[in-house]
Amino acid sequence: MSPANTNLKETITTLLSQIGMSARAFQGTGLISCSPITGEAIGEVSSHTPTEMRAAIEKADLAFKGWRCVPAPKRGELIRLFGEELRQNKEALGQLVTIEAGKILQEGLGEVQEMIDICDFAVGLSRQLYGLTMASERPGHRMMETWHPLGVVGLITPFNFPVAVWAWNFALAIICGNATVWKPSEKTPLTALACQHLFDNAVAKFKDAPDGLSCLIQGGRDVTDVLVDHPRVALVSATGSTEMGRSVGQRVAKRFGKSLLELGGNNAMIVTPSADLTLAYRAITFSAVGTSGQRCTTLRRLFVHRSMKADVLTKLKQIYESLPIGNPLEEGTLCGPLIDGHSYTAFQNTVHKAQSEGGNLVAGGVRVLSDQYPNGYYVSPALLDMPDHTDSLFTETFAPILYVVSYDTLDEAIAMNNQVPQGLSSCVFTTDIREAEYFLSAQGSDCGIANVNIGPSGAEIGGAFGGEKETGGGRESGSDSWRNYMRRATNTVNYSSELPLAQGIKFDL
Ligand code: UN1
Repeated sequence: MSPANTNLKETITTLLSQIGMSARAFQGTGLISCSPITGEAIGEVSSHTPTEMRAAIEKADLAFKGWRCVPAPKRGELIRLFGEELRQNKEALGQLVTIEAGKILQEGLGEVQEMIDICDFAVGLSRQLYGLTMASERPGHRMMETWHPLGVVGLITPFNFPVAVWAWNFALAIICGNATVWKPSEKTPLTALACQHLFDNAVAKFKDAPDGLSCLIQGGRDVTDVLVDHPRVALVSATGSTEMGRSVGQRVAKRFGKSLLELGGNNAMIVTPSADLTLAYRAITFSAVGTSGQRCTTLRRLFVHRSMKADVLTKLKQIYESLPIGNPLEEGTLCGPLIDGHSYTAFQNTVHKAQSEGGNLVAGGVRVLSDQYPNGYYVSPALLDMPDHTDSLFTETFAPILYVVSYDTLDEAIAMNNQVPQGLSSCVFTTDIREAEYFLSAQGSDCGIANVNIGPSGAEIGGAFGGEKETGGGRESGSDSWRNYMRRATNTVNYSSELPLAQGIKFDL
């Protein structure tokens, strides 16, 4: 065992005990957690069986039957208490995210903040959940819509945002009156346990929440399959690859269940001649290099006006060559490791493919720090000058690879932005209001997120988050995304002493 591993294991024990968990929780068998920082095992949790998944769904279903009767503002109180737990444990949970997912500490803390923010948002929503009233065409009648909880909501979450993506879904599902069954990524079982523990604390303080509102099931494909196919799971919210979503979406649709999909992104930025380049360089670096290119919102394609491309590449080369790459727990590091060796292989293969398509590797693109971390996969983010929007640019590789392509007209840049199968996030850097508004218009970006003078990643929780086309069409987090976790009933009430029929139909007995 290397000293680094010993230290990480010790840190994990300290963090989990700070959160209030016993070491026994991560001394199970079946699912080994490895830190991408060193690549070595830091804990092992018990993995569940398909039978246990079925039992969890039944338990959650029972919990739902009680929870749906609790007034929504009172349900909000439970999430308020959960938010308090998160505030108190932000530092420890943020570090845990860093150790298990490999993102830098600032981003680990940011993820926990995102959880706190969505809890606050959900508490406010719990006093809203508005339905419309409609003008009835019949005298003495009233029409309205009411929103009711769905039942059991299944949550499938990815390694790269092991806590925030869960919280977006979970906080809303709970205030809407549902119970949840959570299947986290196999790569981040410890953070999942910690979240469950903090929620259990909130439940204990709340006192009368039914048992089973949040069931955590850890494991692989076999337990996920049960969750996806079970007729009692009213909604499956899945975040991950397009390949995973294609299968989940089709299977849930087959049983007429609902699905909420947040899948791959292939996000672009357009830099126009009027852009404020100081802002643009910061935004490019944060969104292309941050989280080591492992966000669904990561910047992958950069379209720069032909007149500026050479200068932009020179500046980016300089930035890329001085990036602090290293241990994400250390202050000052901006780029941590990739999640594992498979991810590194994909990175390498994609860089080679892009080169074979005529791409010029301007900076990075290689493994670094392998002496220090033989089992950790650190890479220098790749900056590729591409001759065109070649084949590689149509695919999302979950690693820090930035392709730079030149354009002549804004229409041409927008066409490139839109020509990929994914449709998550996009942005334009410009100080020309016409260009900005055109990019946001119906003729502009076709993505679920379109920004001006802000990179494609790092969205706030208040907006609806998600994208079009192969990104899956789902919207999570803010705005009216809560509606995904509820069913709508249209109610017509006749308070007259007649029974007039709609559309003026005569049907006299
Ligand atoms: C993801 O990568 O799955 O907008 C979610 C962002 C974050 C969420 C990313 N707030 O980059």
